[in-house]
Amino acid sequence: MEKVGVKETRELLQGINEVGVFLTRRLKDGAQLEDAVAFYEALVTDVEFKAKVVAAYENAKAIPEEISDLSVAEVAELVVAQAIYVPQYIAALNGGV
Ligand SMILES: [Ca+2]
Ligand SMILES: [Ca+2]
Repeated sequence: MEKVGVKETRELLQGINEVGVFLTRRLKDGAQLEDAVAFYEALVTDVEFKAKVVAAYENAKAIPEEISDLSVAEVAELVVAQAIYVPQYIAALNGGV
């Protein structure tokens, strides 16, 4: 029987991807101090970005239980949640800052 969903796992996945896309866009020309500043600024000024980063680690302790309770439908949900970031990574690699 299903006991728990994948809310926390999905949020962690999203948070990692949000940061991942950001870093991909910033660091493809190498790491500079301004990249750290830009990350800080994004956390301060971009409410949506910050909310996703905060959600990623809030209640993260529930993730092991969610993982041990994964159903096929939940795995599919997580795969879809990951897949939607692929175009963003590609855009981050190809686009300007
Ligand atoms: Ca479950
Ligand atoms: Ca969470």
